[in-house]
Amino acid sequence: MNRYTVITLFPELVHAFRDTGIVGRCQQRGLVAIDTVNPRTYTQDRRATVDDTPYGGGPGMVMMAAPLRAAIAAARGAGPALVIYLSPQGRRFQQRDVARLASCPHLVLVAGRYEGIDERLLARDIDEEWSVGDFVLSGGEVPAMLMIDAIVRTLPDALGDARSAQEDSFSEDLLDHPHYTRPEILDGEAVPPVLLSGHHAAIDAWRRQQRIGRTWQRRPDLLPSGGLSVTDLALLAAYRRDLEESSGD
Ligand code: 58G
Repeated sequence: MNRYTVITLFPELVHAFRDTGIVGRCQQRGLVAIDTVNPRTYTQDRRATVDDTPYGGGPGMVMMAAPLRAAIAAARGAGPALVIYLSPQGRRFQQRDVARLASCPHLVLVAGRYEGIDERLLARDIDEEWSVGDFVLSGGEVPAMLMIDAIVRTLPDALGDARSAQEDSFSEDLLDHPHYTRPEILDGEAVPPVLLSGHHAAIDAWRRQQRIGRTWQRRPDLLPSGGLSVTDLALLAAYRRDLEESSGD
């Protein structure tokens, strides 16, 4: 069973996530355990202070060092754990990073607040610093939950259908194909006829064509630098032909 411990001043935020959807079901089925440690419980003063002023002055506060360090130590527990801090200064988290993190039995994710944490904690108590994108958030909880979500859904038995994690966006570095459900005509728009044909080889080919075509249109940076295979090049050529037919004259 994989463990995820989030260090947070707002545990209720993480508990809602833990108890909901696929992640919630994985926790119920004993596939994962998600818990929180609140630095506030490791404060010593009557007011339970968790922030402190920055040396050098300036606006904003820094997370108080001692309660955070105690919380990390408690979260680690006795066994081995990988301690992660979420910040815009970290390495960009991508789908390709998920497999290694999924193989770690215990991740401790430190969700910062205020202006962040003391640099000496970063050096001594944190193993890896990750960013989920080039933007600044008010707390690390959403990035921590984002990482747990991306990891948990790849665990064997996490999804009802074993195939869906394999086939979705970014498997093979391609975007996903479009999806359709009932009704057959929605607001005058029909489902692509091939999907109603029952011809599974044709459906697979159409979906792969859509994945390659959409990746070429929206995220050309993802296409293999060594070029596409002959089959995929033909699918892309057909996609571009269909595009011209539908938009141009
Ligand atoms: C600026 C930078 C102010 C992760 C960091 C405060 C965490 C974005 C990401 C911080 C985060 C991301 C305190 C609040 C970290 C600390 C946290 N923002 N892009 N904010 O992954």
